[in-house]
Amino acid sequence: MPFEFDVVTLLPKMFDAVTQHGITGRARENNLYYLRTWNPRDYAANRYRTVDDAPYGGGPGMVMMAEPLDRAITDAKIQQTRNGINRTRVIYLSPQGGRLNHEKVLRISKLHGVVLLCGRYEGIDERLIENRVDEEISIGDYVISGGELAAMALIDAVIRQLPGALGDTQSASQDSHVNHLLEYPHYTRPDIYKGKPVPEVLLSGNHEKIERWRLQQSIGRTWLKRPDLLAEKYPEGLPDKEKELLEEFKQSQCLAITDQAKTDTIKEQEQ
Ligand code: 9D3
Repeated sequence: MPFEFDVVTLLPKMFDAVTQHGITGRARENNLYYLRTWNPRDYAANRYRTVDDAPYGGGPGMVMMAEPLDRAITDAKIQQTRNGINRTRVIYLSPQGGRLNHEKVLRISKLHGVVLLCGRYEGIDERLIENRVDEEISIGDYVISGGELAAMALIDAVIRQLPGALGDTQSASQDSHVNHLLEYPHYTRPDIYKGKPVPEVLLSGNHEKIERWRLQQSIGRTWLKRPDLLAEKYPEGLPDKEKELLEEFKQSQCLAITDQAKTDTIKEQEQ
């Protein structure tokens, strides 16, 4: 049974970006998921199809009215039930939500479907959130113009976890963040680009050495760029093998810096 995304949004066309391109486009063609949009405007009460109104208490901007959203959510849930989707939740993409991360993506991908509520304007009438929303999720501490892009980030991440969405060579379990480390660096042809060679070990054909080097790069780069991830993965400190790899990485970093300093000195002398 395909996973079902039911998206309540004033801007349904934005979701073509997910359904019509790339990995998520292919997954749609293969019926790994359904994505349906529900426009609150179609559930508005008056002939102007009004879905927003001024905030009680005053202040700038407009607030999305509860009733059109309520009816759209109800219809989305009825449709899910008809399709045999019972393990489902209503998620409101909101700056007030808990941050989206890999664990949340995994948890959502184990449901049968979700109703995703996208806000525009200043926000949604609080009573609708209290009555209908199971969970609020944010994608980070910065302002975007509405919930749609956040919903698409969530949808893309969830689709990657659905069985069959990724090819044989890719796999969700290989994704960085599954093992709490950053990825090793990637290189392709040419072997020298603007004077920079590809690391020698990658041309050696020695797969054991390559695998060791890549793990070392993963650990080293995580130590350099995201020490918080390393502390989370190894709260009691690094195991012996990883510690050795990291110490060796630090050494090689020093040499690389010295090396760069020498090159810089030579360049200066040439001028
Ligand atoms: C200028 C409006 N802001 C007042 C300080 C409040 C505000 C309202 C609506 C801020 C953002 C939005 C629209 N954003 C979302 O709906 C949203 C969001 C985000 O802005 N950042 C991170 N995750 C998300 S999820 C939904």
